[in-house]
Amino acid sequence: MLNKTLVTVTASAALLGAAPVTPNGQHYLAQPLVTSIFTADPSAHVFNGKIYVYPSHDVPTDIPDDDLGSEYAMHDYRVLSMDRIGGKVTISPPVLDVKQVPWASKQMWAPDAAYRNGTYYLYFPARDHQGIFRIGVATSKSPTGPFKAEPQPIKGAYSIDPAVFADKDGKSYLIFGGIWGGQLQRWTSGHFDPRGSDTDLKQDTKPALSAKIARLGPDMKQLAEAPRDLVLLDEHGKPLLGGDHDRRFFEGGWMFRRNGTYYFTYSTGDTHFLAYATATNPYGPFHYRGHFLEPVQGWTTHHSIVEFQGKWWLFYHDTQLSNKNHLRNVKVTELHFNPDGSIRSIDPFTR
Ligand code: FUB
Repeated sequence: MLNKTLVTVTASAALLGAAPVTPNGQHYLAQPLVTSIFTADPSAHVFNGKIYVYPSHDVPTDIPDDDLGSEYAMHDYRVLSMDRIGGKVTISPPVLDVKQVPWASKQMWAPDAAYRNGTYYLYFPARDHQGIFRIGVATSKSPTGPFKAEPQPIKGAYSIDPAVFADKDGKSYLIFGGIWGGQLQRWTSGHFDPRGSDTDLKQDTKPALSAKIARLGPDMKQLAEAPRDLVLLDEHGKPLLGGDHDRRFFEGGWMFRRNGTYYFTYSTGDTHFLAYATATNPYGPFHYRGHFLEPVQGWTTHHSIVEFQGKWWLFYHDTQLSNKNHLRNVKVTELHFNPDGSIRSIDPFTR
């Protein structure tokens, strides 16, 4: 049974082109934040008391879907901003285009942003001119850009899905990585290795590949140390295995701290869950705790978590506006914690 609020929101979204129910007849838990452009991979931050969301800007393409995500052909970024959850959402003009990034050729995928000492930093992955995913940084004096890219990608960073975690002690960390199309499997030797399969990683009985973390230097533009593995441990204290597709890291890492506990949250990719693990410090090891978002409509699932005005919010995406994997729309819903710090699982559909 739908409550009245949901009916009202669903009706207004329908006017703007959002399907009121899924192709299977289910009702969506939340509605798209914006409907005039396609947005995905939302990285939300609170700067100066406002919410800024740094999403991917999805675009139509004729490139067919494949296991490497070639159909995700994005070329620029926009910023969404709002004074409050549920309030008016402002869409910025383009803040950075691939043409303005000397080292990049295509596929401007999931970005993140950070602030330090009067400067805003936009971190973004893109393929270089050899087709290798690297991570770049661009700066602005405004949270809504425009951003100016550094001429070279960040040395020592690679793969996709950068996320910056700013700890309370002033240290900031760059988290990155994604397997399959994100190419993390090609860096196990420390250098890019073009050989081998991108989807059969031949590691079902071996520890799964880990997301990476490295402290950022004071200028926020370079790594202050070599990247380390964000190891995920199972209930027996053993690393999750590569064959454990329901629990192992795939892409879309995020980190936050709550009540002294560090949470590492991520997508399980081909099993379409958002999962989390906790630790006592940002390097881990992290203990796997469970799923907190069931599969959404669409292949990818990607998120961020932010505290705003005393509540915790999950920004995520699905494909309500298009029902196409590569044309997504960002959403937000409240996230709840249990007294023991575990996260209450969310069903993206109401019953
Ligand atoms: O948006 C392109 C890619 O899809 C992202 O980098 C992944 O996290 C997945 O959402």
